[in-house]
Amino acid sequence: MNVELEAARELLDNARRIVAVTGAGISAESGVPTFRGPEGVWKSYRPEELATPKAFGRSPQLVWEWYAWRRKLLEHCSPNPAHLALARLAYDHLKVAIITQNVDGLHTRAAGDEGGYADPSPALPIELHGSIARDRCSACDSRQPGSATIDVTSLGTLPHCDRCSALMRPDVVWFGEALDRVLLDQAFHLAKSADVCLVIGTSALVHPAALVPLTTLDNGGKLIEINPHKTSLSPYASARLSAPAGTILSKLIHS
Ligand code: BJW
Ligand code: ZN
Repeated sequence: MNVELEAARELLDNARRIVAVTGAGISAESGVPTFRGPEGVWKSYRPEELATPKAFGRSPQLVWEWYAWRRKLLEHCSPNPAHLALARLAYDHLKVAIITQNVDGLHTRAAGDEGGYADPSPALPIELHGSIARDRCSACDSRQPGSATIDVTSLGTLPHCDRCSALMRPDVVWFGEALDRVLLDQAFHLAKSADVCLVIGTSALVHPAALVPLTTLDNGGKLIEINPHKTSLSPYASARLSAPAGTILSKLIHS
């Protein structure tokens, strides 16, 4: 591990541009369950069953119940040392960008007050899969802050749009839906020009996000992977830190 840690440090020290691509594993130590794997239990649902437009069409109440439950859980979660260490890295070095698949808002919180930074902070992430904290109208796309208290007893009690009265949904990207084109282009552009991509806490199974680290690699950059379990990216990593992100990132970035 020490050899890998030293190798990772050297890569970071010598890099001019760095991107960090994060997934659910970076929030595991904050108490947010991951989607897949042994620790991956979202109230015993698989994301493919609930994070789809089809599931929402079939049962908006069930899908809203899942999201309300997750919003409530997040009220008790805070950024952990991994979010804070990354925010510090991005704040200190303007050539560092954070690209996350997470919708939990913990990177954003670490980049603001909770990390001790003023707004607007350079440590703000690109949130590829949206934000669980916002609602979006299923008809007119109008957005508004979401609540954790959702009455799921009937269709009528679910949140509705102030502008057009249609049903609201969480402002996240479900399977089969396109990611925001501008954010995706930004992510690929940053990955292309990065010397190092830090891939943290993702199973790298979900596309197109999984292609972002490969873009760095295809353009001559190196990968550092932080994950207690191997992924399809592991064979390409120049350094692999097989440890929880909170423990290892603070060692990698602070000292
Ligand atoms: C730790 C740790 C610790 C634990 N420290 N690590 C190409 C090939 C195959 C399929 C496709 C393809 N292109 C598109 C697809 C289809 C699909 C897809 O990828 N399917 C695959 C599952 C096969 N992709 C899509 O549908 C995407 N849309 C799309 O492509 O649209 C095309 C289109 C174009 C134009 C018009 C219309 C359409 C959309 C994908 C959206 C994904 N959404 C979700 C839900 C978001 C909302 C919500 O949260 O409710 O995003 S699914 C879920 O998976 C969530 C996550 O962001 C995403 C990734 O998961 P992640 O972060 O990797 O978590 P886990 O749980 O998988 O892994 C955790 C890891 O952490 C593990 O490795 C652990 O070991 C590790 N770990 N503790 C460090 N302490
Ligand atoms: Zn509307």
